[in-house]
Amino acid sequence: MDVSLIGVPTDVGASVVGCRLGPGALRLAGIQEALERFGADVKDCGDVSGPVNPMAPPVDGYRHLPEVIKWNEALFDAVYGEVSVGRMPIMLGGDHCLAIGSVSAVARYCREQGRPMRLLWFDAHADYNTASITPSGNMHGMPVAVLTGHGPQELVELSGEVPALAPHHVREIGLRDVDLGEKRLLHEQQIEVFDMRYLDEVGVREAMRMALDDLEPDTHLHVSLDLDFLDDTIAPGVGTPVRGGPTYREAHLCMEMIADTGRLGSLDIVELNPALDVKSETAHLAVDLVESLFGKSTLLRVHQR
Ligand code: HAR
Ligand code: MN
Ligand code: MN
Ligand code: MN
Repeated sequence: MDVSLIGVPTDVGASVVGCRLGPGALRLAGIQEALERFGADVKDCGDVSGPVNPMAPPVDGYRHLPEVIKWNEALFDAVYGEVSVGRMPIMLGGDHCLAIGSVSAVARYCREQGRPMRLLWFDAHADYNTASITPSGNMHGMPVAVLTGHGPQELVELSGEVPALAPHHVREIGLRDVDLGEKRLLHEQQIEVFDMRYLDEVGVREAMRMALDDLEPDTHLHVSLDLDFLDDTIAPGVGTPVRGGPTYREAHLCMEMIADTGRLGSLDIVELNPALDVKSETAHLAVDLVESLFGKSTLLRVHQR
């Protein structure tokens, strides 16, 4: 497995600043060494660069739209360059608006290869706002809407086709803080949502089995892991923590089941805010989860069922 780490030190899409420090914290927590322990050949591409955070109010429903566009154009190029030579890009974020660039690049690559793609979005939030329904203007609350065709033209068209991804290729997991306008739009677009209530009712195992059903042999899985997906008691280092998320083991089970498919193709690790973290606990948890994604639990049991 050839992996490329791509740092994306931005918080132009976030409500709280600080996740621009995320890439350094993930490196310090040993992400490269962890991947190497699981047999990956790791190349650290360093950080993508982009404009500073102007800390400005929203304009026409968007905060920092020109800056969000610049960061995502730069990231698109970086990610496309790595996937198209057969490497697995891992984005070290950075706020979640960066998934517009990463997923658009992967979508373009998959389209060119004729390969199906599925986006697994782990998050407390739906990130399905648009300019007209956003309560904040913060663009980290919009990437899934943009990727499925709703948003500013420059971003919606980034992959070269609109939408970058059809709604039925998206699964959202762990949601528990969704705005009213987002709920309506998610419904209308028929996005498959496995919210916390659903996880409580059917269990994480069954929900993940459904999120991973009907994969083709060559499906490319893109995992977009917003660390606020995790319960706030185990992941304090995020800008918008929400109570009632998955436990440590539930989150690992999600990653382990993805590892079992053997189809992980790319990964975003986003919303880590080192300024709010406690003794790098959240950064280390992110690295632990990556270990599970790369098969830490496989071949451990003698008696497999
Ligand atoms: N839904 C809210 C908004 O759009 C909050 C979104 C917040 N944050 C994230 N995204 N961390 O996952 O403003
Ligand atoms: Mn979130
Ligand atoms: Mn399709
Ligand atoms: Mn998010």
